[in-house]
Amino acid sequence: MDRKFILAVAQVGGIQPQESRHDVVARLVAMLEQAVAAGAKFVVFPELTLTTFFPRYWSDKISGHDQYFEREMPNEAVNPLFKAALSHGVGFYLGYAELTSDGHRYNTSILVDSTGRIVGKYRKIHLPGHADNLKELKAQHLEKRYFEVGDLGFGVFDVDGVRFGMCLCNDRRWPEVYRMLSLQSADVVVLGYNTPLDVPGWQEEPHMKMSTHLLSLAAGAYQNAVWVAAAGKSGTEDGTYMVGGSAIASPAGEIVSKVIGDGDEVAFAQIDLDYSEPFRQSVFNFAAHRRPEHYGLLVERVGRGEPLPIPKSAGLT
Ligand code: ING
Repeated sequence: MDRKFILAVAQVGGIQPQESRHDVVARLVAMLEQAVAAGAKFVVFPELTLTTFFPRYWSDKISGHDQYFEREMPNEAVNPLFKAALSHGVGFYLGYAELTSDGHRYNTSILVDSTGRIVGKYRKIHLPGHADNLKELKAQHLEKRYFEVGDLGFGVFDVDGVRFGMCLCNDRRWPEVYRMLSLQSADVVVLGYNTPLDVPGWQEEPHMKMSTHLLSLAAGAYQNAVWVAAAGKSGTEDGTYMVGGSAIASPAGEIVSKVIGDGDEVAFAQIDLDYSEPFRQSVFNFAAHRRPEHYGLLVERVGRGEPLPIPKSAGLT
């Protein structure tokens, strides 16, 4: 890919529990074709894109939702997407539930390059929600029950000559994620998400669900001088509403493209990799300005704790 290329985010409206992977993949292919028609060279699809967001349902057995997991990738149901992308020479990001041959379950995303090769894989590290059965709720958020914490770390991968970092949904709210990727020289961070309006134990005004989503993208992009592109699974799934807001943020921290609805919809932006350079040479010149010797707490402490002692040289009594 050139230093300038068009990137698309393909937002996927609700996927109902009874919808087949074939039906869903046909929707993804239709959006990929739209993206290609607009000149896109890379398309971002959402998190857990192939099925309904099954972590809203309790199952007495962890394996109770294995029908929503993929045992290999690609596979017969997803092949039409790989084939369409290959025929147009475009790459894509795809989120899905992964069941490994040795029985591990992950919330996973992959990067596929323009030759159809899977060149990157990520397994979600920030698993939100809960693991216990909150049966009084209409919709639960059981990612901590069905998925293990990812074991691949935060990786950056070469996709047709461009360095892509990946993350998934709740990861986008944690500044550490973008920093881990930008310290590895990611140019573009791509992610998929499913953000229900009602999440157990996390109530805020409805409009703030959209605001904090867009704020997270813009902040991550600005503070790390990277482009950030996010594609959501949105709209109503089995009576539960998930916000849309698929968007692309520039290294200046601006949302430069956003969908307008909560259904299947593609949004585009021209990514200019050189646009990051002025930020990287000045305000966010990591090598010149960062002081890791003062950041120890970031990796030593998990939760909120006591203030650190101030050195005597401060002269405080
Ligand atoms: N988390 C969603 C997100 O947008 C969420 C919603 C937030 C669920 C916090 C639970 C707790 O962050 C996902 N799906 O990762």
